[in-house]
Amino acid sequence: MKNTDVKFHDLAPQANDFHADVIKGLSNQPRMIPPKYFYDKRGSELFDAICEQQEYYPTRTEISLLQYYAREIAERIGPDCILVELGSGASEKARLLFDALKPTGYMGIDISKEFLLDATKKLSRDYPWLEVHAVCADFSQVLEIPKHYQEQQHIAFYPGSSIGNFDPDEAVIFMEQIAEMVGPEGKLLIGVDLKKDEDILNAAYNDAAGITAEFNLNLLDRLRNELGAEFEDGAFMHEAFYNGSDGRIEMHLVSTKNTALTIDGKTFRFHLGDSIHTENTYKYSLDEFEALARRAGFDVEQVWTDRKDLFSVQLLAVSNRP
Ligand code: AVI
Repeated sequence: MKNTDVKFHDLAPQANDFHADVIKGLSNQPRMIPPKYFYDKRGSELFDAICEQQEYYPTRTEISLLQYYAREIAERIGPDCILVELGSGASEKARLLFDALKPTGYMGIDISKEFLLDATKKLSRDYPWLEVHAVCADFSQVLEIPKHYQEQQHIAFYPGSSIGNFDPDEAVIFMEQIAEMVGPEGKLLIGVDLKKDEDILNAAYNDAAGITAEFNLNLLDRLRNELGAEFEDGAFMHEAFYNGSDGRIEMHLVSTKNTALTIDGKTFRFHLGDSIHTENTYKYSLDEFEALARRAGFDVEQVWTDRKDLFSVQLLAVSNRP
């Protein structure tokens, strides 16, 4: 492979069926639309804007941790690894590690082909010594690391605390797949958001500028623009709150009146205050996440946290327990 080439692997992930998922989600009780549908072009822009909000601490805290501890993380991992980033997007967080970690290869895995190719080409231009692979796939696909990297240690990288968007049982299944992918000597470097004062959590998902509200409400624009849904303007509002008993932030679109939403002649009726549940974001204590990791076959090797214990970056090793 020439140093500035990107090796592209297209696993041709199946396109989402937005229409079917919405009809199904609105037909069930409680009503729910999967959070993956937040991320059209506008939704992705709004998410980037959320990350800039003063109240939304996770992104900047994780970036600071990766910057500050890059050398320590690199020492822990050791030389000559293959870094495999899940949901690599713009690969911005991986860049924070490259100078210290000096991996032999980087594999960015993302479902969005154009974005992935663009980001990985830029990477290979900026880091000419790095072998860059782009894998277009979704997480449900079995991912194999190219055979010629057998000698190298495999490190999965899953920043962003997106593990919190899975229910705990789903998170375990997902992490089991990662353990399988990296193999018995492999590791997972993961960003995990921590339990904390509820006011901080509630503020992070109810920013004063209303960006998170816009992000949530953008889902309704998608329903209208892409599925021809009909409903009154202002019929739903953003709601986000910390559910202490389940240890998660919940996001909902809540009806502001008795109203209806119609798609393809199918009418869904809402009473004032009824909700469409759009996202869960689980928050973990360090002990809770350690227990979750163990269920998935990982041991916690090291945890890096900020001074206020808002966020953690954790290095997990595939456990060799019988
Ligand atoms: C992508 N994910 C980790 C974000 C979160 O915090 O759960 C998505 C988000 N939803 C509202 N604000 C940010």
